[in-house]
Amino acid sequence: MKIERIKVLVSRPGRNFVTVKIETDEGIYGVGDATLNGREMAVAAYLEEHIAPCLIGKDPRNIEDIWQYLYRGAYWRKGPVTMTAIGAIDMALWDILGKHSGLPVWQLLGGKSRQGVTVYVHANGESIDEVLDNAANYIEQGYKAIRLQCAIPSTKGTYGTLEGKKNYYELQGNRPLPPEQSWSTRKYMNFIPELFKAARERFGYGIDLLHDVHSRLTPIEAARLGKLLEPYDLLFLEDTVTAENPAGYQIIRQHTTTPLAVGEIFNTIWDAKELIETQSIDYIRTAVSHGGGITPMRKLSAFADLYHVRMAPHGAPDLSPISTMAHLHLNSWAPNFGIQEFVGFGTPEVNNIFKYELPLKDGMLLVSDKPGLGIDIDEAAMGNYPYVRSYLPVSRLEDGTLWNW
Ligand code: CS2
Ligand code: KDG
Ligand code: MG
Repeated sequence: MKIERIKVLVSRPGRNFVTVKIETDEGIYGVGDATLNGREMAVAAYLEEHIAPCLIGKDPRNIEDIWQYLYRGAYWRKGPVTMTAIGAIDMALWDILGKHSGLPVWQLLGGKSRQGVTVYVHANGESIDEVLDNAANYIEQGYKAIRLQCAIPSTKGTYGTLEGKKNYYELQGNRPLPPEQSWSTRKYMNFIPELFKAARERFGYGIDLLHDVHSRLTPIEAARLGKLLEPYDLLFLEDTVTAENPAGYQIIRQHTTTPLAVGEIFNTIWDAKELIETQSIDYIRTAVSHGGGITPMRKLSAFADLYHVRMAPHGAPDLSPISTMAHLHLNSWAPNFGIQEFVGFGTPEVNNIFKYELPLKDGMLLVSDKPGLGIDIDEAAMGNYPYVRSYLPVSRLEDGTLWNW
């Protein structure tokens, strides 16, 4: 079997997605997600100009060799653009191998370790009452774990809230330049424990609660927040601090028993190595797209397992349904799976392009039994949704200092 053609498809069904389609001489094709939010065209160019020409004529079943060829062979290693491009190719190759052998990817990985993939959903709102009403709605639908994010009183544009939009897929719609949001650590620290206190008063302790700090704190501030939240027993506290300096997590660790998660912007196992080896974190959030594909995710999972670290892949709306499906295969197999972030079943526009099924049972998503990843794309429909440049926001402190968004 030979790779005959690689298509790089950019479309915007409400938000931008970059999709790779690898076609073979046997008529089998595979798909991968190459979306890097706010930097989409850099990955598209990397794929078109620098990857596709090298792969024509290669046997798509040599997944490991192709991965090594694209990673080692480029000389320039790592980085989000490179690794997202490699990730999409790798996903598509696993999809092809599955279709070729008639097996779902979870079976190729070594079979299922569990019946379903437990997910956490997002309850957001402009006030504590609104967040908790949304959470109550999810609990009624059978979800077992909920991330709570609330607008911080008197700050402009709080991360994780919907800014008056109906759903996440609309958020990216109109950001021709990065919108600016403001941040105050004091206002945040005073407010967030109140949200979780109210949540435990209303729902008790039978449900898992989570929160994403989105890297806004320093290690000692994160340590304090972890302590303040201990009474409310979070499943994990995500991205308290940026992780370029992994030693910072030891400071947090020494002060709090609140479990910690990090890694959604990691691109390689190297980004996670020290955090895992020093047992500074409890969940690793690397995504199959931004982390270079199924091949390295499998290695990351095996490595993390040695240190009691569980897999909790990123699942925001800027990962396309192809990544969602790939995560379900990995999570169904990984012995050390923890939890999967899940933002819903897509919009009608998204589902005009991506064709997949996501059965949900008792707060768990069930993996597809179809050969490969179990997802197809409608290329003709993509033509109806042309790319529009759109950025993530930036964040500033109240005095104007640029901060982490
Ligand atoms: C989203 C982010 O719309 C987008 O670009 O990826 O804004 C993020 O997912 C939201 O803040 C919610 O977490
Ligand atoms: O593109 C950025 C988003 O993916 C990110 O803001 C979402 O932090 C996020 C999460 O945990 O879903
Ligand atoms: Mg996050």
